[in-house]
Amino acid sequence: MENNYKSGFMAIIGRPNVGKSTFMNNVIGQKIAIMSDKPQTTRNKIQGVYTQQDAQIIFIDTPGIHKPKHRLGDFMVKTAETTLNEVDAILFMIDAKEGYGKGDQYILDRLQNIKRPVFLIINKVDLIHPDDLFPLIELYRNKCKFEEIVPISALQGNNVNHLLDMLKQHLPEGPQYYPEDQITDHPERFIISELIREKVLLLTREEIPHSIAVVIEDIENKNANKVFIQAVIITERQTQKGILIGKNGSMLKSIGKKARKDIEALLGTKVYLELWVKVQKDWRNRQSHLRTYGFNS
Ligand code: GDP
Ligand code: K
Ligand code: MG
Repeated sequence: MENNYKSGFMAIIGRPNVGKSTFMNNVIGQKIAIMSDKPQTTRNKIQGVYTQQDAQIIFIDTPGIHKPKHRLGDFMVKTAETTLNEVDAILFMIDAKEGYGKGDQYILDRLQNIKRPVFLIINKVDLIHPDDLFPLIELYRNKCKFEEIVPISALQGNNVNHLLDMLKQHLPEGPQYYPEDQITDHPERFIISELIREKVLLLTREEIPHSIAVVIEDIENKNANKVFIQAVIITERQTQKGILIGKNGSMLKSIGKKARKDIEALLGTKVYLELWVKVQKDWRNRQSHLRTYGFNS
């Protein structure tokens, strides 16, 4: 029997905040990777499955490649590099407005050792004048041999369909790995914890984000239209716990309210969300804890 179905895995890499998660969410059409304006929002690799009649692309939104500062950072970089050697193609995304920077060069250096086709995706073209695009393309063309260079706006959707068509042409023949209604391979539990973490990033100051983890302790279906979720936000310091709880619990309330909305949309039911804050010193440097919190590849 002839099999013309095409499929493959593609990694999205790029320094923090270039728009990797926004792109994937746009493509998959549903919010599965959390987004924020803070770097290192995405820690685990998240797969988004884009399915068409004749093709399937599984996108892997990798944690931003950057120089590690502590063991969690080290873990993130390792995950990203392992991923790169296993995929069918790499989408290296840059921010058109930010242009070329040290962080991009760091990634370009790493790409030298990886024998995979690389597409350069110039994102956020909605933020620049068209005249500024050409010099940027020229600059990158001289730095690496790209399969294609494609300008897009992940936020507005410009040129995204064109990019997808192009990527489809580069897919090898292969099976449909996931059923068409499956958009991610991550358990709901993980997505829920990420949605909560996203609200923490959104609502708290800069000292908080890099040092928290969210653990879902319990999910219970109370009945057909209500789910009870118990989650703990883990912080490193007592002072952070204070910030997270806020005056009379106001901060935790706001985090919970926003997170609940998103979780209800995800699950399609009413949600009762119970949030706690716990201090666990130095959790980022303790390997065993990393495993508990799901940071294993
Ligand atoms: P990541 O760290 O690479 O995953 O970046 P995110 O997807 O979290 O996006 C970082 C920020 O850039 C968010 O505030 C996005 O709304 C914004 N962003 C992403 N793509 C675009 C785009 O095409 N145009 C504009 N103007 N903003 C974008
Ligand atoms: K981000
Ligand atoms: Mg991201």
